[in-house]
Amino acid sequence: MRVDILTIFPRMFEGPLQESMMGRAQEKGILEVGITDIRDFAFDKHRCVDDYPFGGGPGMVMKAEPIFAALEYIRHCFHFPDMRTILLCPQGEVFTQAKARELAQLSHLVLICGHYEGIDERVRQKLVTDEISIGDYILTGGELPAMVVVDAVARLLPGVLGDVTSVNDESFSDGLLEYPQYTRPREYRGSVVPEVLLSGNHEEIRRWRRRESLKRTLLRRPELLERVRLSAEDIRFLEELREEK
Ligand code: 9D3
Repeated sequence: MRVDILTIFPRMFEGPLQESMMGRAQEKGILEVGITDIRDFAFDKHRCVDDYPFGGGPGMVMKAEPIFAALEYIRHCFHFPDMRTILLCPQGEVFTQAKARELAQLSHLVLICGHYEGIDERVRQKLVTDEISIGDYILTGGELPAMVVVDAVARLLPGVLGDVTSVNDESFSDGLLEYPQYTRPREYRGSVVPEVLLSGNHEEIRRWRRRESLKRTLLRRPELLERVRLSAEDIRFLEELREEK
């Protein structure tokens, strides 16, 4: 997969993308990331990337021309069969694991990082295929959201994670929050590892973990339970928990 990121703060991407999983994905040639400075495509005297809003009002609006020029240059350089142009903006659809899975099927993503009070609407009309927000809180721009999207998508690309099973077993794939984990020592500052985990009884361990996952999900994210396929045992356990409260 190729990902191009259009930004007015290219240096924000210098650290995060080279580290960890995204770094390894690029080394392995599974992921290719290009950072484009939108200012390089502003050809006026002062290389302006924003301007005052027509109709007045506070703040600045990102100009259309440099973004069109940058995207046209990217299209000229790369001819992948399926490209999506994604605007990171507060008005976008909230990013989910399902969206990450959808994007991981594609061969070319172009991410445009929003800023200021907004972006010239003609960018949305003519260039953008998807608009994504990463949640209901206010950031200063779309750069961190773009990195979030690349991270979530990259780890789904075949070969990025060492072990294929680890993609499936986690929270949000089977739909429950993860159970508590422990490693050595058995006792730490007066707090002990649950006996069942030391028992070697794999069926008992599986049941304990499943119950802990259900308990955590019920307490912290009950809305997630509506989308999970529950076994008869799960339902029995949830009833027990609801009675306890
Ligand atoms: C004037 C009203 N604001 C919109 C709610 C303006 C505004 C606030 C913050 C415009 C841009 C921004 C910068 N944020 C992003 O570009 C952004 C974002 C976010 O703030 N939260 C969650 N996801 C995202 S994706 C891009």
